[in-house]
Amino acid sequence: MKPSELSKLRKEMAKVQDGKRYEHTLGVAYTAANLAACHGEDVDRALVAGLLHDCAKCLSDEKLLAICEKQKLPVSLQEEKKPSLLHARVGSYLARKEYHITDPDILNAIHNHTTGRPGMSLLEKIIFVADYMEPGRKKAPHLEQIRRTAFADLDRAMLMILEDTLLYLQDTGSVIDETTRETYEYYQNGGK
Ligand code: DGI
Ligand code: FE
Ligand code: FE
Repeated sequence: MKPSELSKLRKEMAKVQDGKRYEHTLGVAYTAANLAACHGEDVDRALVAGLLHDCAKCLSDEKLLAICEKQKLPVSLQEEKKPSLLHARVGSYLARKEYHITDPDILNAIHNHTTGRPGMSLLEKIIFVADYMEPGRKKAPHLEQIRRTAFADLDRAMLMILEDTLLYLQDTGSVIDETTRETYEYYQNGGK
């Protein structure tokens, strides 16, 4: 990956995201790059996936649903109730169509960054964890512990994040995607 390609993606994200979201995007990209260096993943792939993971985040619910309909992307019952969950799947679609990403692992990392999935690849886990712990995130519980754990034991960090996310969603009475639950159960069983 040439530095100019990364710089181009950064500029594209600055165009489609508001200031706060763009700050988050950079935080995720750089956190993912550090996790990649630590865990033996390619740093450039982590940067690209981090930069693009929320490329569809600033689209309205209507627009997300319209893209899914037009492109025949599946929409679950939970996603119908909470279309913002679709920013991950639509983001993966846009990464391929608009930003010309062909690496399936990068596309999967974008697709699965919100709910996770059982049996995630190293890159998918890195993006999932980086999304939660980047320096701009301030409010989540156990952040310090999760940030430390992420460099020592990525699967353990996954479990901590999934547990806190599910508790938060339960407490706030939010729609819970089936995949989020399945991912939690999978990592609770030691990733098997
Ligand atoms: O896009 P971000 O804000 O950076 O982060 P994200 O893609 O993880 O999505 C944001 C929210 O998604 C976060 O508050 C946790 C939440 N989330 C994860 N799984 C589920 C979920 N929200 C709902 N309603 N249901 C889920 O299953
Ligand atoms: Fe997101
Ligand atoms: Fe994000």
